[in-house]
Amino acid sequence: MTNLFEHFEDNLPRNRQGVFLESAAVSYTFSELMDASARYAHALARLGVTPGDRVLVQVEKSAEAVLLYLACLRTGAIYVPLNTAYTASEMAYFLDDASPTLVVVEPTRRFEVKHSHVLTLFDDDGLAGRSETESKEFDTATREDNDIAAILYTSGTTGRSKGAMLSHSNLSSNALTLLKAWDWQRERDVLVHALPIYHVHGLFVALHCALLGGSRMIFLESFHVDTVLEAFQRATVFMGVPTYYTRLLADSRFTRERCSGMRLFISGSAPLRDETFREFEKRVGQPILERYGMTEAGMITSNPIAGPRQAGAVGPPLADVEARVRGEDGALAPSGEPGVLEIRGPNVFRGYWRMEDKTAESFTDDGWFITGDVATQDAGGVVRIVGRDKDLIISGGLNVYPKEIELLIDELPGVDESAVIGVHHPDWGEAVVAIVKAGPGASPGEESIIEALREHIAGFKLPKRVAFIDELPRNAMGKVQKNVLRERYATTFERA
Ligand code: MLC
Ligand code: AMP
Repeated sequence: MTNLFEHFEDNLPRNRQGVFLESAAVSYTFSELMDASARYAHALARLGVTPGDRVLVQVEKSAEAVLLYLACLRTGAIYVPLNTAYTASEMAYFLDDASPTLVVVEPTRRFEVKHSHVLTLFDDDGLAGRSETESKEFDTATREDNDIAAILYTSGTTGRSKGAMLSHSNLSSNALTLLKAWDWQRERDVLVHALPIYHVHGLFVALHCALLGGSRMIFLESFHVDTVLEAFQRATVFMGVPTYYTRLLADSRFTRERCSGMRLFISGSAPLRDETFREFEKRVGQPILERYGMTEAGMITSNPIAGPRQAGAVGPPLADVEARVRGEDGALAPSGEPGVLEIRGPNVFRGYWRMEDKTAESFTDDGWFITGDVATQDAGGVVRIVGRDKDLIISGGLNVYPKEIELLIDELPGVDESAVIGVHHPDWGEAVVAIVKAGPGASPGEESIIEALREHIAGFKLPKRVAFIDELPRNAMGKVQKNVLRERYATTFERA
């Protein structure tokens, strides 16, 4: 059994008439989910989608988007989801790189996308309508372990996004491991799903646990404190990025009583601050379970479901994952000493799409994947993420690569050069700040820089602040000292 979809079928609950997905707009029982995904799969096949073809998808979160994902698995196609915030110019790169057979977008994008085969989900000739008359029986395509189920783009440090290829067995092994690690209560857990479904966290971790666990999922369009608080009264498990937890804690309605049925709150995708961990435990009476993962490997470590969860630690590696920390000299770092975290296991991806060199660079000679995160590991295997060996900002759980923004700012009139850094922010965790050196005689404004960037890049990547400087600090090699800038601007948002 290799197609991930067969695992879902195999783990259906005894009562298939039970609700799987409940959203404001619709609800689907498990039985309806199976039938509708077959109809969508027929519609894809009729559109010429065959095993191995890429289906590029940029749509808002909906039950039908889940059906499209499942239909891609069933046809053996490769699902390529994209953040809905990406602009048309960002989309153009993904279109070219993924060379998809079919593109599914929102109606507003339909005529912007230059591709011979563009559809929407809900228009008159959209996929939902096309699927209606199809059969509810579909022979799910046979796939080999290493066949690719999805490509998820992750930005590169040089500014070019890389497509991480995840195989059917990467995804199934990781999800099955998580069910055990988190003691998933088959057919009893109810998941509050508030995450977007174009990243590992919402698409794989949350959705796969619910599907394999035969669970009901309260499927929210996006994260809003009001709707999430309402859902907690009928649920048992929640997954979120740290920003979700700080926003919840800022609301006095978030109380222990309201969460009395909730057994598990999971955090990941960005560092959880110690103060959030402690405040949460005090308020809710249970500690958040923090885990660590990344696009290229799904989930890697997790704090224990039973036993102490430590603030600032992301737990030991999951059951079938190995982790090691290597210091600058290449030797294994002694317990508690920092170094770059390397991992190995069935969850580790199959490489970057059409980028063999980048793939080779990201593995050691003996086959370990180099995460680029700086970590310590104690004698019991517990990992702490203490820094990054990659120039990356994580804002509200979304990755922003400074290089991409710097290249665009440097092109703007009146700008000599720039450095983009992440600065602590009470809501976003880290916020993007651009430090700009103006050209001779020029005085570009903060607003004009932000507005000029807006047409090129997604809103979450825009600097929340632009500061001007006479000279960027450089070391003896001429390299901009971002650590000096981070220190200098550290309190930007605390002062605000
Ligand atoms: C939105 N905005 C952001 C932002 N999200 N700015 C910085 N960082 C973010 N994350 C900006 C928008 O561009 C817009 O700007 C303004 O905020 C309002 O947009 P919004 O969509 O209404 O915002 P909001 O609903 O508040 O969204 C914030 C959020 C969302 C935290 C709810 O970003 C979110 O759900 N993040 C989770 C991302 C996630 O799933 N990460 C997992 C990655 S997987 P303007 O200028 O237009 O007003 C991974 C691996 C792993 O990392 O280990 O899990
Ligand atoms: P992405 O490439 O979007 O999948 O983001 C992966 C990165 O998010 C990792 O390499 C880490 O830097 C970061 N990350 C994920 N989970 C955690 C966590 N619990 N603590 C600290 N950083 C995390």
